[in-house]
Amino acid sequence: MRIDVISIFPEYFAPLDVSLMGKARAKGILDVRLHQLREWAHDVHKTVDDTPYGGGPGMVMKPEIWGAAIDDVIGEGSPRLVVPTPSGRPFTQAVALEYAAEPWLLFAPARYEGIDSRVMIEYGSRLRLDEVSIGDYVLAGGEAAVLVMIEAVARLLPGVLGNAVSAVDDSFAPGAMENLLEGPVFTKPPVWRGHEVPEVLLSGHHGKIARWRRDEALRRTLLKRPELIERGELSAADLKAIASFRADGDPVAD
Ligand code: 6GU
Repeated sequence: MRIDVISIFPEYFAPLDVSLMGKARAKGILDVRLHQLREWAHDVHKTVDDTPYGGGPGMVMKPEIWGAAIDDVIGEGSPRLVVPTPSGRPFTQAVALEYAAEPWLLFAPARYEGIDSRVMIEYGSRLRLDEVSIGDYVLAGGEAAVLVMIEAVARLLPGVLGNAVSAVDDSFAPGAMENLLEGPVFTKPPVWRGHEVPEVLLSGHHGKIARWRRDEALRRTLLKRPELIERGELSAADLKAIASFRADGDPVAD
């Protein structure tokens, strides 16, 4: 997959050399190309922003600079264009899966109060354009959001995760565990500072282990994210597990 990023802070993306994403790039699975937006600014100060029409605080990024940069980066091609903004649609695991199926993404993170809106009008008519938010809080710029999205997408690319099935039972991954948070995990030693690993996990009984994991996922989800649970998706065994959490006095949601 090719990913281009145009930013006034390309150095912000140094973490892409590390760990999983570093390895994906070294293997050629991920081809990330960083571009300094100021290279398309031709005045002596390399100005990329100006005051907003209508007044108000802050500065707005100039349309000509972004237009020239995007035109040069895309050439005759048509990547999916992603503009991070707190006023965008939520970036979710479903969106990450969609992006992971694309051959080419172009991220355009803004600083200041954002990019002149005519840039989104122009490229919204020429490319598939998404304005996306990574959550209900405000960052100083879109760069950190781009790092988040690239990491979420890169780990879904074939050959990136060491364990090929690791992504299958992610929280929020479509499938059997859809909409459930993952439950607790344990490794050796079997007793640490007096805390024991749940016995079922040492039993070697795969059916019981799968049921226990689902129960714990239900327990955690009811406690922390009850809005994720859809009544219609619960089996009889799930309902029985939930009833037993209540009987045990666990604080779970209705
Ligand atoms: Cl994508 N950008 C900025 N600047 N702030 C955000 C965001 C994006 N998502 C949440 N907050």
